Order: sequence, then C-alpha cells, then structure tokens
Amino acid sequence: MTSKDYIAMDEKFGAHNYHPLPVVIARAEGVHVEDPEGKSYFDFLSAYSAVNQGHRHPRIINALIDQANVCTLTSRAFHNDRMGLFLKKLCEFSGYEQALPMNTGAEAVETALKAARRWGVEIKGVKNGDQEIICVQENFHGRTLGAITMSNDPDSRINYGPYVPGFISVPYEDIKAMAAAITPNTVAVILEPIQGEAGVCVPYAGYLKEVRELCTKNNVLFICDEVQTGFCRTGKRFAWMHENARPDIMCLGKALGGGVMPVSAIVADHAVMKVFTPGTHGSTFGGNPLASAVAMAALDVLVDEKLDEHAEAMGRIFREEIGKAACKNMVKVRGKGLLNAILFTEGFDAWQVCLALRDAGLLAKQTHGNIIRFAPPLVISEAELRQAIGIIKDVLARY
Ligand code: IF1
Repeated sequence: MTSKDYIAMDEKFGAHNYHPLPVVIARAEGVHVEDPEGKSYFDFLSAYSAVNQGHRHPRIINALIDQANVCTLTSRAFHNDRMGLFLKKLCEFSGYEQALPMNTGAEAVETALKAARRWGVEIKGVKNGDQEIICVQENFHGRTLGAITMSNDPDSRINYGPYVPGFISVPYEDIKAMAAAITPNTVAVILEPIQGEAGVCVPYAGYLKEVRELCTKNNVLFICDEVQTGFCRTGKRFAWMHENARPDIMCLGKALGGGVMPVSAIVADHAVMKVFTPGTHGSTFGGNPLASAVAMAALDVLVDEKLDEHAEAMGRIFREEIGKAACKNMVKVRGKGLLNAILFTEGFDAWQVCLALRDAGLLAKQTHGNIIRFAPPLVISEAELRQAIGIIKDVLARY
C-alpha cells in the first residue's frame, strides 16, 4: 500500500474529527520519521511534545519489552510492584509529596478539577455545588466535557451543551480581571504556564508569580496544566520553574509516557491529595505496571541526558537563527526552550508553508491559520538542529 491508500482508508473508515497534514508515518527513530515510500523527515511536532525523549528511545523500549514479559495490568484492586517505584520517582523529579496516576492528559486535568472541588468543600468550607474554578481564555486542556467547557474555541465547543457549571473565564495575562473574578466560592485557578494550542503564547515575565500570589492570598488552589510544557520541553523540568511560581497541583501527561504509551498524573502535596479517599476517583489502567515501567525509563532519560539544559541551549539557537530568516510574512519567532512558534502576518496561510516544509523533509503543524509550532524531540543534536534550521530557512525564503 502507498501513502495515498492509507490516507484514503483513514478517510473512509475513520471519523472525520481531524484534518492531518497529508503525510503517512510508518517508521520512526530519534528525531526522524519515515513514510511508506522511504522518504525521511525531521519530526518538529513530536506528537505535540509527547516524544520529548525521541522516537523509540532504546532505554524506554527496553523497559517496555522487559515489563511486557513480566506483568502488564493488575487494576487498582490489587497492588503491583511497579507503581510505587514510579510514583516515588515522579515525586522526586517534580518536588511534590504525592502523585495520582491516570492515562491521558485530559484525565489528569479532570483529576485536578475534581481534587480542587473536593478541597473547596472539605478544606476551604465552600458549600458543595457552589465551587467555582477560574480558567483563562484561549486555553487548551483536552477534549472532555470539563475541558471543553473551559475552552472558548468554537471548534472544540460548539453544540456539546449543556456545559459544566462553575467555570469562570478571564483573559490570559490579565491579573486584574483574575483578581476581580475571585469570590469566596473560588476553589482554583487553572492555566497553562505557556499556552500551547493558542500559538505558544509566553506570558509576560512575572505573570505566573502574580497568579501564584493571588491564589495564596485568597486561599485558592493554583493548578498548572503542564501536559504540554512539562518534562523539560521549555528548558526547565516544568515551565512554572521559569518564575518559581510553584502550583498546588500540576497536571502531567504526554512525555511522561516517553512517546510509547499514554501515562498521565497529577502531583500535589498531601494537604491537597488527602481529599481523595477510597472510591472517590480512579481508572482501570492508571498506574498499571507496564505504564509505570515505561514512565520510570522516560523520567530517567530526561534526567540522565540533561534534556532541560539541552532544550534551553537548542532553543536559543533556534530562535536566534530563525529570527534571521528572510521571510516577508514572518512577524516573529517566540517560545521557550524547544517549544517555539513562528507567527506570520494576519491572514497568511501557514498550511502552505507546512506542505512546503513536508516536501523539503520536515514536519510541523500550523495552529490558528497563521502560526506554526516547532517542537522537535529534545534529544536533537546541535548538528541536526542546524540542518533542520537550514531547511526551514530555505522554505521561509520562498514566502
Ligand atoms: C489533540 C492541541 C496541543 C494539552 C494540554 C491537556 C491536554 C493537551 C495543555 C490533553 C493536549 C493535544 C491534544 C491533541 C493535540 C494536542 C494539542 F493542538 F490540540 F492543542 F498539544 F497543542 N492539556 N494537547 O496540550 O491531553 O488528553 O490529549 O492526552 O489532537 O486533541 P490528552
């Protein structure tokens, strides 16, 4: 079968809830992917930052195979001999006391929302049913009913009513609006420390710190959705670390599974996590031994290969070099670490650039029509990065 055949089959038998770039990936290794015809591409999306450790990192694949040969799934009806080791490692990596494992990023977000609502009643003293959670505009927190209720993107939201009550949305980077939205019933503020889907929007320096202080002052939980920004992507282990604005709860996912399988979690200190008691939350697959083994290897790779420092250094080169590109329609390049985006003029069709990049051997995806996100696996070497930058500059020069 050819790429054309695979695409036709997706169209015929799959729901049309996506509009992918017309390229089929059949093989992958490190920072490269290959189509069925054997053409190789740089992967500058990394499955939306789920492949920070690179495709099929040998240590992660070995952990997968070794654990698959021993024990894969137990459910939480019984203990298994991997989950505790995984959660300990995750707590040490993140600097929190406890973790609650789930599978997808959206589930981690739901878990954080549920923790905050329960905390509101049991610790803060809000009446059940009155809890309010503040979110920010242009967010992306996943596809569940809770997450799309927080969204103001019409595509994500439309015709899925009735929406979940208790959410109040304020503009991003507007600390005054956030302060004004806080009531005695407010239990949490949730935001992405850098907005990914919105186009890699980095807030002004000091914003996260201001949110942290506002939450502390009002006895409100600060929830950071680090599903996309976490695990070294932005040049630190977590993006809140750029401002030392430590949240009460972090939502984690994507790269925690090392690009191999879905693994997510929330982390928090005991003062918050204690609101969960037997039967109040869970998941069949959360904390399963296979996922736990994979996630431990995924964390080890981030630490042992110092991918936070490496992402920081590579990101600086990327922004400096792309900033020099000869492209009339480029407004600016922005980002942190290896989560970057090129912003083009309003109305510019970035899809065309993505197709040209594909033809030149590099895969990236546009967002909002005129923005392209560039997020290669963090294991990219400087030589590979400079080669990729050459491809991007060549293509940009034609626009
Ligand atoms: C898709 C976007 C990125 C996330 C944050 C939670 C989740 C995500 C900050 C949910 C997921 C993914 C979902 C994926 C595309 C991708 C995405 F373009 F849709 F917005 F990365 F920017 N919090 N983001 O970014 O995690 O449940 O998917 O594991 O196709 O929906 P999930």
